[in-house]
Amino acid sequence: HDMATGQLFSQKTQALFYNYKQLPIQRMLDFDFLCGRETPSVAGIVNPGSEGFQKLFFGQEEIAIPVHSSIETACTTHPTADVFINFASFRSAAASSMAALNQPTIRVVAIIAEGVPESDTKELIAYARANNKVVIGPATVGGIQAGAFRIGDTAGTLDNIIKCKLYRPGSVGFVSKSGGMSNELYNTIARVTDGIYEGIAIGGDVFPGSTLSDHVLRFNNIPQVKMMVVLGELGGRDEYSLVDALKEGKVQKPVIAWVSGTCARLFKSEVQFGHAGAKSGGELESAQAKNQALREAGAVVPSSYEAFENAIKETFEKLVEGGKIPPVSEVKPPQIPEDLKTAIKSGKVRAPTHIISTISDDRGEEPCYAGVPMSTIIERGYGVGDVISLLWFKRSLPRYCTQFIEICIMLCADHGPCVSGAHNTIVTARAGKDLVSSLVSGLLTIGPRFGGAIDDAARYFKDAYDKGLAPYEFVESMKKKGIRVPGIGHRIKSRDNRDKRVQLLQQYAHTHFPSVKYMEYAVKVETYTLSKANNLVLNVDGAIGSLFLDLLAGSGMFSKQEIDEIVEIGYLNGLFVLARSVGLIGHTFDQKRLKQPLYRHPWEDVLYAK
Ligand code: Q5B
Repeated sequence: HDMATGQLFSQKTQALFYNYKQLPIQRMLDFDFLCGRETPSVAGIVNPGSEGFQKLFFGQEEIAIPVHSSIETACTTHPTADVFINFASFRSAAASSMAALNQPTIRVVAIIAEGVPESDTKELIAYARANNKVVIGPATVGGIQAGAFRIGDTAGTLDNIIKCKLYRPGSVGFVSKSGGMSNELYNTIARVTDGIYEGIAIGGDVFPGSTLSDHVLRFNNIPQVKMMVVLGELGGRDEYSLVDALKEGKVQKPVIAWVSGTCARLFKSEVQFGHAGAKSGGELESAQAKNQALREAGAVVPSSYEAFENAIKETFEKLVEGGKIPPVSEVKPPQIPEDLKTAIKSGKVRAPTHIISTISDDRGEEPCYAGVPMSTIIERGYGVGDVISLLWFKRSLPRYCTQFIEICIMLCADHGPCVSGAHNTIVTARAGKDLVSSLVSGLLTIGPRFGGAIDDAARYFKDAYDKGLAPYEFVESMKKKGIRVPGIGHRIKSRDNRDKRVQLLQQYAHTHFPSVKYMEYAVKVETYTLSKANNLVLNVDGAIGSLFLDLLAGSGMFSKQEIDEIVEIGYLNGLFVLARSVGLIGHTFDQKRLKQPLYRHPWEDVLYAK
């Protein structure tokens, strides 16, 4: 890893990747697989503030790559990973790059971000040079050693990599300022030579971490590199250090060079191209002047970019003829498994789904409830009752039905702090638990005795009514079976202290429902049970259960089969669960607001029996 000795990477090189970016990391691993690497080229990920593992593919296998919250930990954990690929934004790229350069294990730092302050880059360059480390970038896509190691997105798609034969080494060392143009040149070089040995994009900033000549001199020392292709651009004087190196005879291998931006002369004023460094400055910085200087120093410089390919071709062929380049051994790269998503999209494969859902869809421009878009729900002034009818019953019910649903929700929202659900919620909130824990501890008490008798009430009343059982026959048959009639009986309500909620529901139904036959049957049952005991009133569960049967049967919106299914599955306890959640949430807030301490039940209130 010495700039002087040349080779930066090998098939064993491993990197630390700064900032979790799934796509470029996966691209590196796909390249590894293509090259037949035994170990993944990414040893670890540094993602400030988080730790753990990220799952990625290595061929067809999934692997877990460790994630570290700091550069230091990542370096100590992976001491053999000596390349640091920095995907930080321009705001933090310099600091994290310096932190990486400070690590004894890190030799090469690639900085992808554009817009890193030049003064920061200069500090990085000075530190790297003093410590014999290499900086590639900033503002670069990175680089690639064919068949060995790829930085991030270098060379683009896998298709391009395969077309450019970058999965096995060739004989050309390539260095470019532009990352985008390097993709173009990988293609060109693959067409007319045996391919790339190593390609580096130094980045388009005015002060690149390593220069064109740094890499050319390095390539000069790599025995496998037989010729070098250099793509410079107008602006800056970087190319002149290469001119000097050529003149001083430091480069023994053929260099084919082109400096792009010759068109700048066509503009009357100074032109700034895409890169920070690519602006037409003085004459010396023009593409023409730099091309001429390179030509005079001994590089092969074509007359135009169009002639670049032919110049590369001729140089390569001469080397082959002179016996300097042995034929490359061709290998067939393995097939990279396609991602399921991509394959499905292209219609190549089909896969069974794991979930079926029919009530809502969030994929379009706006979410839909049972096919009704949110905007329609708002425009039409729908209420909670309409939303419930869409999501539970998958249809829009008439307003009198949705209003009945809303009345159920409002009337059952709370029944004071002493009922089972509220008590549990209060105790839980006072034990310091969070909202959801306090809420569910209350909800868990809803069942056959408390609030959860609506479905059973509907089931038994429907069965008895449909069979034509007289109320006394029904109650007595239940007694024989040892089952309490669901929907009948209350702890505090009685003949002389009727439940107002039941009365309100009955009044509403009498006014709006076409038929209340099930509710009238339930009232007859109540008359009979009241003859047995004062508290055996039709309770709120029984009222809702019987009235919902009337809604289902009388609205004309449900088939007989659908009604049976609703009763069998048991939708109606959902009304109590939903409603009471409102109250239980209120009780949680109330206890927190009152800063109530841990609840302990008093000894005096417990019978300690033997
Ligand atoms: N007996 C509700 O019982 C309660 C009988 C019965 C025949 C019956 C009881 C019951 C069915 C379930 C039901 C919903 C447990 C209630 C609600 C929400 C709430 C709550 C709130 C809110 C009350 C005394 C004698 C015994 C029993 C007999 C009782 N119920 N016989 N059918 N249904 N009902 N739940 O008062 O001969 O002495 O042995 O299970 O519909 O939860 O506000 O509190 O909004 O939060 O504890 O309104 O009725 O009566 O158990 O001492 O029984 O009556 O067999 O006879 P009690 P017990 P015997 S609404």
